[in-house]
Amino acid sequence: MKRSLFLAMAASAPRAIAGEPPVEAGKAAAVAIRDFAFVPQVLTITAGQAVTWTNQDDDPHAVLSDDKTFRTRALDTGEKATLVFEKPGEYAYFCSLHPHMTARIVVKAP
Ligand SMILES: [Cu+2]
Repeated sequence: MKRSLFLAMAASAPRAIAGEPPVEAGKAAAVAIRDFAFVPQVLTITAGQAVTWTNQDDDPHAVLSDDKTFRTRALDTGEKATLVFEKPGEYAYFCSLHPHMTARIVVKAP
């Protein structure tokens, strides 16, 4: 059941479009990964919105939720991954490669 809450999109997006803005017509919220931190550390969105992480570091990073319900592949420099959050709630996550990197997505009801 939990698996259906998250829809992985563009998890393997071609590198050719890695620098393009999200295609969700302003619906995607952005989290940058830089200097071994997620920016912003707490991001508030509305249910149904997408979140795109972009790795701006020279080292790879990967998103993994505390409860393991969502993850991204390891993102190299400049790579992006997008997840859609359908259900309201608070979702803590960290970098599976550097577990001291922690952050949170707060999903409000629409
Ligand atoms: Cu990391």
